[in-house]
Amino acid sequence: MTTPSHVSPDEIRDRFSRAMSAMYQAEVPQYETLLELVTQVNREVLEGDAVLAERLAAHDELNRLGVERHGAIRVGTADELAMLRRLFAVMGMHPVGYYDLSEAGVPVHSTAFRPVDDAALARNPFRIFTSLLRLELIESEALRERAAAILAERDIFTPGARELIARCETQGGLTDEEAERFVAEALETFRWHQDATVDLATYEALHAEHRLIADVVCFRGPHINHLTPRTLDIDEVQRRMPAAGMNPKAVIEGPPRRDCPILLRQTSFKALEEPTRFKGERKGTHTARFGEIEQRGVALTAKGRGLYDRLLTASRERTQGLDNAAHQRVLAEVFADFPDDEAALRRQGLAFFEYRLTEAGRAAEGREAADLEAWIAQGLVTARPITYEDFLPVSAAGIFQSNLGGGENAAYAGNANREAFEAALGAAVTDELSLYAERERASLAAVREALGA
Ligand code: OOG
Ligand code: NI
Repeated sequence: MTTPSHVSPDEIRDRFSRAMSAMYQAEVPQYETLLELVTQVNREVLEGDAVLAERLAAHDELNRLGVERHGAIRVGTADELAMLRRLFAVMGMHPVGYYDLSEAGVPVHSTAFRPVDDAALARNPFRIFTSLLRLELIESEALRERAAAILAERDIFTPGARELIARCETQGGLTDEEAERFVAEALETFRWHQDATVDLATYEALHAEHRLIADVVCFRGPHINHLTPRTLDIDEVQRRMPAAGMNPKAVIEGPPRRDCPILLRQTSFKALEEPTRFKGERKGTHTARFGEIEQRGVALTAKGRGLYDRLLTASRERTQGLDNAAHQRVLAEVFADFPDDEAALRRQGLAFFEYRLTEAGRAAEGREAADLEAWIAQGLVTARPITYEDFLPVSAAGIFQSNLGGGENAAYAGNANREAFEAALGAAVTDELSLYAERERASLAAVREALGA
């Protein structure tokens, strides 16, 4: 338990996410431009939509919007992943979800470290999408062994970070001064290093197998490869990106624009060519870092997710090779089969909602039992869509590919292995659907209890 002399994990996460954002701003100047663009568009949306602004404010989402980011890293070994789990736990970030990217031709599987409870999400929902390289999918034994040997040589954590993680675990938290040091030490793990740990020939051999393998294996650490702010209008930001000097990927990933946004829509700008020094004084370049933005909508139930996946698959053939405008038009047509008003999403059990008593509902406490729909119709209870806090493997694959340059390898497909991932992690990943279901259930139970049902 956190004692009064300890800083809360939420506070440490908030400090860390700000420090990470400042570091990335210094490393990637376009990121600052992107933040300004997103802030501007969000301001315009809120000014033009008082209902949305009120709703976000009433549910603690307005405050977090300004600090909300997710980042992504890729690591090479089970030990690295397990240590990251302990590092993120210091900040109240826990592994949620299992994502199999082999399906999309990328030799990794992943989870998202993120806060899980409502208060923590409201404070700062900082998340890190974390991928583990799957060397076992590389066919060449020589290359596999070479990569493993290179990875065995590095330690991606500073001694100070290791010491403070252990201290946090034994004393149950960190003091203010320890938290400051922890943030500085932990940040080192995610920094970009322009010196590769290998010579150019080794880099090229790994790169030829898959660009991502070179990215994970040839550097001193798992550099943060993007940091994504959340926008309230992704179409508008995408439209304005070129004028702000950014080159967006061809299409926005995920569902089309809707009245009731669902899940997650994402787009990114192309990775930078970064000067890199290889061993033996050879100079070259490596594309590691890129920019991304996202718009978040309501979390879907298993039934809603099934429908989403079906429609996305159905649209796949028809959207091939289209530009964004045409792509979005086709998606909108196909997604006409997905109800687009909140009441329908709720009544059909397609999305998760959080129930709350209204002012009138509180005054009516103890009334005779009635059903939920009647309470909502009478204005005693409101149902608010629960924001999706996770990721989408198909979108993630699209982001990976647009930035790795056609790095698809069908030979990797069909290799989901959640047990192996959890064994490497040293813990089970939490099922994301169960978190939303529990939140909905608890809010409904509280409402029923108050209204005496
Ligand atoms: C991760 C890509 C996935 C997202 O937003 O879906 C991701 C990576 O490129 O390492 O960040
Ligand atoms: Ni991302």
